[in-house]
Amino acid sequence: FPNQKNQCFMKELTTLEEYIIRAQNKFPGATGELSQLLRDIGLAAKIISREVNKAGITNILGYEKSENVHGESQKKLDLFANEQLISALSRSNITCMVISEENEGIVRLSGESGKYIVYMDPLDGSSNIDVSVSIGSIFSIYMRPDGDKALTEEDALQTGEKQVAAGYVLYGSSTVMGYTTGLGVRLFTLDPSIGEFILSSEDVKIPEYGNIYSADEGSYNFWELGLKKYVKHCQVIDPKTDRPFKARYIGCMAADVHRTLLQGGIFMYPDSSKYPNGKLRLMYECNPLSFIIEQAGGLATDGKKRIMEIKPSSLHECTPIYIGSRKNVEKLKEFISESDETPAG
Ligand code: P6P
Repeated sequence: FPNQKNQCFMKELTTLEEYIIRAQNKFPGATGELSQLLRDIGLAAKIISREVNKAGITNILGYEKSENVHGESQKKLDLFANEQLISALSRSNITCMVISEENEGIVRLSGESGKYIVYMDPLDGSSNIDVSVSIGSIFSIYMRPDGDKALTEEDALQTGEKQVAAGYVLYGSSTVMGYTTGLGVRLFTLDPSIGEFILSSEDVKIPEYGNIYSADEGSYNFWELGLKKYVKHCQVIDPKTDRPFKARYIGCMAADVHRTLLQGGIFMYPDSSKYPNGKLRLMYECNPLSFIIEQAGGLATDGKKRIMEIKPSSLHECTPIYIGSRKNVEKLKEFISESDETPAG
């Protein structure tokens, strides 16, 4: 029959919605609220993807007059993505508040009655928008600690270990959504022809060792000695250890970490004399992507301790981050600790 091939094809497809429902059905006590939250994020991602993929045509490129909490100019697509995600999360009484890179304070939702808190970087890597290079959305989900008392900012200051779910959407050569609820990492690829995210990888594992290092080497002269030595170590000619490594840097953390997840290696955004506490944000860039990488068998550290053990003192604080394959991160930590022990002078 002419459409028999399609029928087989349809049988093999698992959509994001189907997958989330099947996963929820494995937990009889599940209320379905987290499932609905993930579906709402998926819906916003489809809308953002549509705008990203035609940004060159509509006047969605370019800068607004405003700045975000870090003093960075806000691009129109940043604000569009922020509005779409907040709107999607407002559809049901599941999320009580959102903390976004684009908003200085907490954004209270739906009468503050929801049981989840959502952190997000609605459009990560904005500097890439105008040159059609990959950008992403990153999200991190926590339980509201105490549903009875009035909601405060303090309720959102939880360590990354308390995340109930986290993930990202990568708007690249294809639009990919990855998430974890603590039971491994799932990847879905958007098929724009049917408007569905289709399951592409059910339990992603990061290679134990990779030959790619990723950092903004333009800042080399701002780095501490241990990191400089590590990068020189990556460049040594030694075929036995697959060196010299390749250097890859996209300037969008979601994209660089997604490549690291699939191909292995290490992504680094260190503290430096230019960024004494690092540049990347703990709660809505580093923690969610650390949850993903740890669930895939990798490591994520600030050079001394696990990213997900850092107790946040403010919503938008930054941290150094070294994240990726276990062996690569362990080697980096050796170089960092050696240089810490080496007496100055
Ligand atoms: P730089 C994007 O602005 C971002 O927050 C991350 O996505 C990315 O890894 C980093 O900053 C890029 O920073 O200093 O290299 O432009």
